[in-house]
Amino acid sequence: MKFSTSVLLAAAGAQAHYTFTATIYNGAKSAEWETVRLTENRYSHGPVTDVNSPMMTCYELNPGTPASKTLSVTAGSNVSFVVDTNVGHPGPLMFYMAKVPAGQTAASFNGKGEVWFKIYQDGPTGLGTQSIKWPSDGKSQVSVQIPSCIANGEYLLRVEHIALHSAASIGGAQLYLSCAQISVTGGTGTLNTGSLVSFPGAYKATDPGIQFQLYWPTPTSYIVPGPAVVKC
Ligand SMILES: *[C@@H]1O[C@H](CO)[C@@H](O)[C@H](O)[C@H]1NC(C)=O
Ligand SMILES: [Cu+2]
Repeated sequence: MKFSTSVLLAAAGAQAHYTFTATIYNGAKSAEWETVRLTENRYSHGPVTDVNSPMMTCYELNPGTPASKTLSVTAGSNVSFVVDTNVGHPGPLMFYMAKVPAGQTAASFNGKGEVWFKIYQDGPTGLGTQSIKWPSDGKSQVSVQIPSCIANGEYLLRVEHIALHSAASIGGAQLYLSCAQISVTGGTGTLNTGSLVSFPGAYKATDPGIQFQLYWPTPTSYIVPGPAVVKC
């Protein structure tokens, strides 16, 4: 058979872990790892737990191995990521983009350095009660709108979900992420991306949204880590 015993055991142990494997655009679903760079957790679905790890960039299995396709999208439209199998833990969902520097392509760009800006984040409802809810909970696909005012060109689109169920101690937060390669047209080019951040670099292990006690005492606020969301 195709899968080795160790892979099956790893899969069995994966429990509620997850990974972002493919894109959906205008109803068309890519193959797994066709527009999304292959991640180290493709079998285990396990998280990054060290926010200083180089895996924070795109979680690439072998950095320097691009996805075979770059997805063409229109500014202002939505891109979805397929979640294998679903967002199985509570926490915030975010999307970041990095513009590919001149002379490179979405396939060649490694995403390193201060190149990332945040285009979306969500947060919980029910803070201060014992039924805090996260919008991405249980989702098998997650969507983001590409800003209509963005500059045209090639980008890396990075999806990130931070699981907070064991985040009270340092290193307990679980970060799940992938990068898609996209090419944007139709943008007005007026977006001010402000100051850019790096991955790793944007987060500290002690950020209040990373080291976070989700259950008791009942939290009354949550600060999503990283920069503010850019707006058109
Ligand atoms: C498009 O993405 C936004 C998040 O940026 C989301 O709120 C909205 O529901 C999505 N729309 C669709 C049709 O998926
Ligand atoms: Cu898990």
